[in-house]
Amino acid sequence: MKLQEIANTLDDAAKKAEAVEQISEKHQFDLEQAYDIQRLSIDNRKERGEKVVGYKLGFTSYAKMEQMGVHDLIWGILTDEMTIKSGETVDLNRWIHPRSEPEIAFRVGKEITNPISLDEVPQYIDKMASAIEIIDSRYKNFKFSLEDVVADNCSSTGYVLGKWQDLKADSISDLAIHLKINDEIVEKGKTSAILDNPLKSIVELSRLATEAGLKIEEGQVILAGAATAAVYLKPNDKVESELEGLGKVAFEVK
Ligand code: OOG
Ligand code: MG
Repeated sequence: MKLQEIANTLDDAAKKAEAVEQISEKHQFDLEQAYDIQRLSIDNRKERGEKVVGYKLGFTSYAKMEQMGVHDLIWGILTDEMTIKSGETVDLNRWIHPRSEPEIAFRVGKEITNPISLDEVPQYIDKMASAIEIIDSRYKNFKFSLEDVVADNCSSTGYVLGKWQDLKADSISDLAIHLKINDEIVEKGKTSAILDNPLKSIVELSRLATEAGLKIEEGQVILAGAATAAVYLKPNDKVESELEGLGKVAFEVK
């Protein structure tokens, strides 16, 4: 089994918006190889001119773990191609079976090159914002093993950011967050659902990314992981996420 071939398969599936069989159906591979495949698929994107703009964590809340049946924290890479502007309307055809989820985003104020502790987070993160992540597993039926989803860059496909605001590290661990679709609340949670405190996602990422030899650069975005389950998108949906004290962010699909 060639890792590059698998990376190409997943990359093509994303480009064509066509689902593929789970890789684990045919090949045995471990978590380390899964991250290698993820990196190779990001290299393909870089060769097409995409730029890495940040990172996302996954399965940092129980709601997400239970929904998808995967109980380990995972991380993936965001590129500029995945950026959706606040208020933008996106064509659903660009995806396979997209779901949206409410998130909190952080902005890196100072490069992270080593694992950092929770107390050190405010030295490295300067801003926070309300966010929506759009995930679109490249696997049929949105079903995968831990290794499958990691190889597939953790279903990453889009993210929308609200206005950046100064980080208030002591007051973000218990904020209400919700997702509205067409003005109706469809998912409700608390930021405490994200590892008890969403800043812990930065501690985790600092360890995982630097162990993998990456630097988390100034200006990059970190999505801490959804506090609630994700919801499938339908044509003409208006999606809005609101985070207590941080405001709203929205986008639409057609
Ligand atoms: C994997 C990505 C999980 C999150 O916020 O937990 C994730 C998936 O559910 O397809 O982005
Ligand atoms: Mg997410």
